[in-house]
Amino acid sequence: MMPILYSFRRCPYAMRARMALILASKECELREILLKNKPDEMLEISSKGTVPVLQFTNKVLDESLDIISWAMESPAPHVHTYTDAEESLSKDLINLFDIKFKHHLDRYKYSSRYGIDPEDHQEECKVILENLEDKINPQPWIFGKEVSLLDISILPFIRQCKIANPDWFFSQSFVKVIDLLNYFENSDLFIRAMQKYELWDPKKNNGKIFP
Ligand SMILES: N[C@@H](CCC(=O)N[C@@H](CS)C(=O)NCC(=O)O)C(=O)O
Repeated sequence: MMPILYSFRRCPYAMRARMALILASKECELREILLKNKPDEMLEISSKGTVPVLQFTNKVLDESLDIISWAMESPAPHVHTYTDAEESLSKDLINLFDIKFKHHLDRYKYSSRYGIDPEDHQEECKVILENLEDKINPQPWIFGKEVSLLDISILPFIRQCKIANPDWFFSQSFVKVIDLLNYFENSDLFIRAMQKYELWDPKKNNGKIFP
């Protein structure tokens, strides 16, 4: 049986999982869901109720980084192979973006929901992006000609930061990050990952073969 991917198009975690599946040419049945109406079929296999979820006959992966690791178990063509130093930098940066950047990004984007002032959190996002700017030299991806796991893991979150206030984002000094994001958003990989699918309806059994 083909693995089943529960996914939500706009979720940055689901985006990176979809990109890994595209890069590794791992076929699955994509079931597009809404976070406000999660299907029982998904909650039965992963009670925490987050996407992405990848279901196999004998196991379930419900962390995007685990899905990426599974997809990349055997080297995929056109994906950058890390040196040890790059791998360590990549791990540190993915961790930084998943924890600290995401924390401030949520508070920046949804300040009214949190009842707080967005400015401090916008500033914290800016500091992290300036730090990233100092560490990278994209040509055009972070580690050179080929996309890396770091690119696909952090760029969906940087994109959300742009979307929160494009005028502010584009007027910042982290120009390499801005160019990298532009390149990413126009890449075939991202465009394929963002293809629209109709909602999965268990009654119609209308999951779609992905990628
Ligand atoms: N650590 C998880 C986080 C996944 C996550 O938080 N996804 C969000 C959507 S972007 C979600 O499903 N939230 C549940 C909800 O909003 O009900 C992963 O990497 O897969």
